[in-house]
Amino acid sequence: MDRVLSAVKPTGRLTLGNYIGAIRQFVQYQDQYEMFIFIANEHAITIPIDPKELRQNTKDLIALYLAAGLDPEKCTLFLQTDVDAHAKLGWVMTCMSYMGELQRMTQYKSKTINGETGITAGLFTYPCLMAADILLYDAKYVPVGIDQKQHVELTRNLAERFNHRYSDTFVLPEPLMASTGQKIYSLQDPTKKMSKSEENPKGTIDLLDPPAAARKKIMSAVTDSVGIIQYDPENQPGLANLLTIESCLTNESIDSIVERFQGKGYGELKKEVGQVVFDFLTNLQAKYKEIIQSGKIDEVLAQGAEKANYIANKKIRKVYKKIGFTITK
Ligand code: LTN
Repeated sequence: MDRVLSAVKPTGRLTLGNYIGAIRQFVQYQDQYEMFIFIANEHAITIPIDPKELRQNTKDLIALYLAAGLDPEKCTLFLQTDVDAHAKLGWVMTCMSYMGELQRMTQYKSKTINGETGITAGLFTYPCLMAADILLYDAKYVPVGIDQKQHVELTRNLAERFNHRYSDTFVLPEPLMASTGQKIYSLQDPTKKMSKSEENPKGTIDLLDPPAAARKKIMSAVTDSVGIIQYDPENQPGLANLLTIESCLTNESIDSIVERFQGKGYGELKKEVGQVVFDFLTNLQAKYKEIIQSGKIDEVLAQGAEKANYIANKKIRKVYKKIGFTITK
């Protein structure tokens, strides 16, 4: 089975957009691929974060991933800091990369262009750590959004450079782009992605929002003045977003939903989407609470760390030998 690796930074709360755009796919992938998913807590401190918040986010993420249907028997779930090899190979990858190629990373570039201050060296070199994250596990595919594609390209370059300089060691990973139609937009500005960092809380549905509050957000979602229910993302992006949300959560096709709503108003559609979101969150949060209270998280993480360490340690041992760090046989 091919390996797929993904990671999530515990820097904010998960949104409905994260669920539909990523987590839902992971649940399907776990039958098809050998999945590794970890909490990228080492990446979380590239920007200062309150320890309490970091701890809480980490727990919530694991619990929500499990609640969403990730099965620890099929998918290895772990914390990055539980596997020392990430930091070790991260340093090696930092030394494999050139200042110039890191300066070209769009995330870093946009921050400097915007004149942001307080950019840490960690933020600059984090693509090297991300490369290490991927290469340790011989991951063939890395599911990423468009913003992370460049980092997977860099990972390939660093892997190739290492393989060439020493000898064949790393698998070159490929980005696995999510198929279209699954990107969820802000409910208040449907031209922008629904994001955990969005300022307007009305635009974003948190997976831990009270279901009734989430329903209200759907009811007050921005639409348009066309007045016809049809799927036209270009001219009716708000409406298209609501149709996508309902379709993804119920598996009913968008065409079928549109057909049912012929001649009806936006208010009626919003009511139905609101109910679908309400039911989805109620169910997810019940599972989340059960997981938090059960103590299952510690167990899952211990088991995940053991499996991840086994694979990652084998790789780092090889790397240390090839580089010349290890002087015994
Ligand atoms: N950089 C990613 C998180 C991340 C990641 C990874 C994703 C860290 N390491 C390895 C895929 C594979 C982000 O900011 N979302």
